[in-house]
Amino acid sequence: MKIVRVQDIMGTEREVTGPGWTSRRMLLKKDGMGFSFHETIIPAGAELNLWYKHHLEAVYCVAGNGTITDKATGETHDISDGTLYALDKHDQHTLRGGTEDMRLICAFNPPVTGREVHDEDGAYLPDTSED
Ligand code: 9YT
Repeated sequence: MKIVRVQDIMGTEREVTGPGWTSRRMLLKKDGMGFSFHETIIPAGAELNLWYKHHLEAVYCVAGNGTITDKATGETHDISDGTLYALDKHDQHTLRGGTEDMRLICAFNPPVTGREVHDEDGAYLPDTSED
């Protein structure tokens, strides 16, 4: 059994920041669960264009607010405490922070391996490492 406390991850290599996001990667590929598990903070007013071409992702909001726009349909959905979105089609999307910082709990399949940051398309590269 593993016990992971977010306060022990802050300031370590498992806390990764990019423009408009900070993420605490609580479980990575090397933790052997078959998915990675993250707490991600999207600051109020941030805007991110994301496209996880090589991963599926589920995201559950537990605090704050914002929106997600599905670029394929142009639809925008409100996000607040209790909302989950699942990118089951590798959906291209725009995530926007609202009036309060959003706190999101995210799971990736396949798992993120470590220090990934988004490329110019908003993707993470595929994992080519050996198991
Ligand atoms: C909201 C979202 O897409 N989070 C993804 C995880 C986070 N950006 C990370 O750990 O890289």
